[in-house]
This record gives sequence, structure tokens and C-alpha cells, in this order.
Amino acid sequence: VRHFHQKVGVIGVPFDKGQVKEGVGQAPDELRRAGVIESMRAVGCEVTDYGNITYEFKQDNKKVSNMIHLEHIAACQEEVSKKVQEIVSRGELCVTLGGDHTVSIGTVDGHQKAKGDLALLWVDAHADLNTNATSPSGNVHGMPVALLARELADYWPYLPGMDWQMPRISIRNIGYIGLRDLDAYERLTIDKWGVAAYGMDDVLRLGALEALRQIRRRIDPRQRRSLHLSFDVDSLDPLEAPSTGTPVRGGLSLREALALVEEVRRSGRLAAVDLVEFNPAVGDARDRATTVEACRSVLRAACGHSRSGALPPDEDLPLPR
Ligand code: B3U
Ligand code: MN
Ligand code: MN
Repeated sequence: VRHFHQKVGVIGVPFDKGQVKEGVGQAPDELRRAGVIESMRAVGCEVTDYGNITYEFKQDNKKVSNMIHLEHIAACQEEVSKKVQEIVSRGELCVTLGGDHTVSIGTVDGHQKAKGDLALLWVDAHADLNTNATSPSGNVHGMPVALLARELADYWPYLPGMDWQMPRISIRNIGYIGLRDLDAYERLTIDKWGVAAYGMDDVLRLGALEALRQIRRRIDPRQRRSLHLSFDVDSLDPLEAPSTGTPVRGGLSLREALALVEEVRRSGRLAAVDLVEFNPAVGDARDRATTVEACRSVLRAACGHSRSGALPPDEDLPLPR
């Protein structure tokens, strides 16, 4: 593998209102402080950091039942969508540092507006497929996929502030890997639409790469769609990424996750990556460092880093004889 010039645009979304734990909003700056931008540059990418997304909160009295902080989510993700659309349209790989998983409502919407048909790979312990009618928690980070899927549009009430967002992705173009904590109605939805949903049992039975191969064949049979990778760090085993709000044991090893991300990258069609749900306030300093390192290696893999090494650029030292 030779050095190459991939342009990468990074945004941070310090957003934590899709769930109830403090700290996940500090993740973008924590990751920057730990040098993840430089790590992506070291892969050979030309990385522009566009900074953090800010939004203006417009107070809205119309509440929607069992959807905590919808007004904030609607306002913030609209800005995220615009910025992602702009970055993807420019031909840069758009890397979004969350924030909780509601940021993917904005990133997927923006990617879709820039590229049209896309295939969405959701790497997560959870399916994030609840509606406000089925959610056990009212936390909107458990709902983004249901907001994005066209087939589920009729299951939602009118959502004030969300007019910018239309569910345009078919549930047939959405695939999951790493699942191990589903709610009853999420299971029902997956079965009803035959969603390409691969749990940890499938990863064990097939291996991570074969599971990914099957998912990609199902969500993008002609291998032509723009690819969106939404990576929830709680997909990883808590031993690999302990600093996250809702850890679930028995998850992906970093070895498996890196192989997945590298394979997605090799498709040549990866246009957007979200890294979400890292919460630096969960656990101690060592947990935080472990999780940061996992995030760093996932981001490098997304940028084309190869664990089998890269050849030096042409202008470097003369080759040994
Ligand atoms: N499915 C549960 C829990 C959950 C979803 N996503 C995370 N946790 N991280 C819910 O609240 O919807
Ligand atoms: Mn998630
Ligand atoms: Mn999750």
C-alpha cells in the first residue's frame, strides 16, 4: 500500500442530550487533545479540522411524548447535517466526532443530501431503532435509525423542529453488526423488514469479515452506493472501550473492529464516518486512555491505515540495495 492523498474533513459535535449521562459532550475535544487529528495525518491524509458544531436553541413549547430534549436534538442535528453535506460534497471523507448517537441523525441526513443513495453500516451493541412509542427510556440516542428509515416514517408523530429531516434511507440499505442488547419492538422491526442485522452470535458463527461481506451484499447488492459508517464505541467489548455510557459485555474485540473498518475502507466508497458515545467521564484515567486508543485506531483504519505497513513515499530515502 502506497501513501495516498485522501482529503479528510473533521467536525466535532459536543452534543450529549440524546441520553442522560454527562461527559459524552467532552469527547471531541478530549480526542483532539489526545492527538487523533495528528494520528490521521500520519496515515498520509490531508486533514482539515472544521472545529465543533454549535447551534442556537430555539425554545419550543410543543413537546413530543417520550422524546427527551427533542428541541435541542432538532436544532443541533440540523447544523450537523448542513456541515456534513458541505464536507461530503467537497469530496472529503467526513469524520464526525460525537457526541451521543443522535449526531448520526444529522450526519446521515447530510451525507444523503450530498450523495443520494447510500448504504449505512451501523456498528453498535444496540439497534437504536426505537420510536417514542416503543422506547423504554425516552432517550433519543436509542431512536436515530428509526428516524432515518423511510419504512418507519408512519410510526412517528409530527416532530416539531425536524422539518429539515426526511426519512430517505430504505431500511433495506441499513446493516448492523455487533448487536447484543435489543428491545422487543426493535426485534419485531428487524424481523418484519428482514433487516441485515448481525449480532455477536453471528460474528462468532461467521467471523466478523464474513458477516460484513453478507451485510454489504444485502444492503448494497450492486456495490455502487456511497458508504456511511456509524461507529458506536459501545460496539466494542467494555474491556476495549470501557468509557461509554451504556457498556454491554461480550462485544467486538478491537481486532475484529479494525478488520471491519479496514475492509469498509478498502471498498473505496467510504464517504462518512461517525465515532460516537465515547464518554471521557465514565471510569478512571486508565479506562479513558484505553478508550481513546481504541478510538484512535478505529479512526486511523477509516483513513486507510494498514496494520501490515505502508511503503515509503517515492521522495523518501533511497531503497536499500
Ligand atoms: N435500547 C435502549 C438502550 C440504549 C439504546 N442505545 C443505547 N442504549 N446506547 C433505549 O433506550 O432505546
Ligand atoms: Mn448507538
Ligand atoms: Mn450503543
